[in-house]
Amino acid sequence: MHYPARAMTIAGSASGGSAGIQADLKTFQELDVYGMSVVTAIVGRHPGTGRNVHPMTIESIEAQFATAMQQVGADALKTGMLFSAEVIETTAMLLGQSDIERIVVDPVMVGKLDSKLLADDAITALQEKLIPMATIITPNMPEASVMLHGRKIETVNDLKQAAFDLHALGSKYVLVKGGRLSGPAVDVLYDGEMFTYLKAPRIDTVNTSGAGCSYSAAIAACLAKGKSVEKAVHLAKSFVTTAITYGFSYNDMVGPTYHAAQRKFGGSA
Ligand code: PXL
Repeated sequence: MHYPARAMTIAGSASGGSAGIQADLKTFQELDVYGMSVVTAIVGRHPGTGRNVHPMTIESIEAQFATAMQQVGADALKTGMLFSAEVIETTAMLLGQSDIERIVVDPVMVGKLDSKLLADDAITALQEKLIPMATIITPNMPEASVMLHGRKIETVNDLKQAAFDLHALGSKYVLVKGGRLSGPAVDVLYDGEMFTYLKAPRIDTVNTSGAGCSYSAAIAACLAKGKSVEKAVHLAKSFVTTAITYGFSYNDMVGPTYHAAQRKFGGSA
C-alpha cells in the first residue's frame, strides 16, 4: 500500500485560483503530496463595497487545524497569508502544540495586484513568534526589505546580505528570492554557514500570479517527502520555473502560473 506524504497549508483563499490556498493545493497535488488546508481569510474584492480581505475567525482556524491533524496529520506545513497578529500568534501556538517539524514560513505581505495581505502591526508577531519556529523562510525582495527596516535590496549581493541578516531571526534556513532582479532570477539560500545560489533564466511573462505561493508550497511538498532542505529548494525552484514558463491568462489581467506544466512538459520534482 502506498501512502502519499502529507502537507498542510495555513493561508488565505485566493478565489481566482492562482495564489494562496488554491495554488498550494494544486502544487501539492502535482507533486503527489496529500494536501490539507486551514483558511485564514478569503481574498476577493466585493464589487460594491470594495472590501478585499474577509478574515476567518480564530475559532474556525483552530477548528480547521484540529480536524486536519486528527483526520490525517502532517509531514510538513507551510504558512502563507496570515494577515493579523492574532492569526500569527494562533498559528504559532498550534504549531508549538503539534509534532510538525518541517515548517516553511512564506512571509506574505502584499499581493501582485497590490492587495495588502499583512497588517502593519503583524510584522513584529511574525518575526518574534513564527519565524523562530521555521525550518525555512522564503521572503521575496520587498518582504526582505520590510523585515530589514526598509533597506534597499537590488543586487544579488544585497540578497546575500539580507539572507545573512534575516538568519538572525531564528529560522534554520533563509531563502531570499530574486524574482524582481533585472537579469536571471537568482535566489540565495543560507543555512547559517553556507550560501547556495539558485539560478533560473528570466522568463518574459507577466503571468506569475501565485509564483511565490507555489514555490513555498513545492518546498513544503518536497520536505514532506523527506528530502533535505537543499534538495527541496532545488526541486521547487525547477517546478516553479517550469510553471512560470507556461504561465497564461484568460484575459488581459495578470494570469496564473501553470501548475501542471512540469507533469505535462517535463521536469523532476
Ligand atoms: O501571491 C500572494 C498571495 C497570497 N495569498 C493570497 C493571495 C495572494 C495574492 O493575491 O490572494 C490569499
